[in-house]
Amino acid sequence: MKGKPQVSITLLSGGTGTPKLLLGVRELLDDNLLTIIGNTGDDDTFFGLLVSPDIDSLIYLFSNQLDLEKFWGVEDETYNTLQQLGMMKEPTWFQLGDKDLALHLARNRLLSSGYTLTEAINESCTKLEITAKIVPMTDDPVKTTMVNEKNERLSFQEYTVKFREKIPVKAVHYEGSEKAKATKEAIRAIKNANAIILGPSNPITSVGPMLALPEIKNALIKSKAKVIAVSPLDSGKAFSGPAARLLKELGYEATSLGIAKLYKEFLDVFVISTNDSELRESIQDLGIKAICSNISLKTKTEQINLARAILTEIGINL
Ligand code: FO1
Repeated sequence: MKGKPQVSITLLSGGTGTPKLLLGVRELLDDNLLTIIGNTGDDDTFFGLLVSPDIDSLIYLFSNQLDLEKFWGVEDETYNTLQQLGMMKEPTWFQLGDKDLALHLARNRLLSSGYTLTEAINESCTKLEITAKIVPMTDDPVKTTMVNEKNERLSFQEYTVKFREKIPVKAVHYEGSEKAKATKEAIRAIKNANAIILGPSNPITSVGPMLALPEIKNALIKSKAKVIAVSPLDSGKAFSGPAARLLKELGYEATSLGIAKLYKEFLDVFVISTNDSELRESIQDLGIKAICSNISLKTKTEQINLARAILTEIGINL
């Protein structure tokens, strides 16, 4: 039997799009060949505990615990602690599950005893026997904030969860990104990769905070490895979340071409929907190879097929 190939792949992940692609990638490559750089712009503190949703989803995915309906949190979750907090008139708009709390409590213990975020994540991964490397984009605080029509800044979680993405957004800031240093693990993962994949994550709220770190963006620009991205939009509509609306509100084209323009400094290949084939030429004019494919990731078959198409394009012999 042909074994799984030996390569080193780095993915940039945020939100729920890239984890769906990762389910397909895992069927074709061993976890230990993967390094995933996670967005931490969504991170927030609840009841004194740091919650890092994008990193946590990766931890749950690679420990086979992810809730595959929501693509965040733990499967078969219960909310007894949250209910109790509600009885005590504490805010409960951010649904922290009982099982999920265990990860936050463990991380809090590590961070309080002086671990960096990278070290704390690494420790949780080791304990959960995860062999993929999950690394945060930075150990420093970077906070994605959304400016509403009254010029007030909302945290990403307030915008997403409390206000259900219903608020018009005038601007998005990645607070702290000017001073934050990328982790050396993230930079090393970009430098040493045989190929780099940007999954179909929201370019503003999931990929944007990572690219806002100059060291990450420069490493991608300098990388000799092929950089391949998957569009999160099909016919100008996002598969999930507010990507299309946010792009429009911020003055970008809410199409795969618009996203290609955002990534053009470092992108080699862009996988777009077959429904967007009319954009192919304009994307190629940017110096990016455009491939049309079914980019829906609803079913396991679609996840594996898209992962296979990407890995084949990268030149991995499957
Ligand atoms: N998303 C929601 O829509 N409602 C929630 O109550 C909620 C709680 C939550 C708890 C832990 C966690 O890791 C993620 C959680 N999310 C929730 C998802 C999350 O906030 C966003 O989907 C991600 O930040 C997207 O990047």
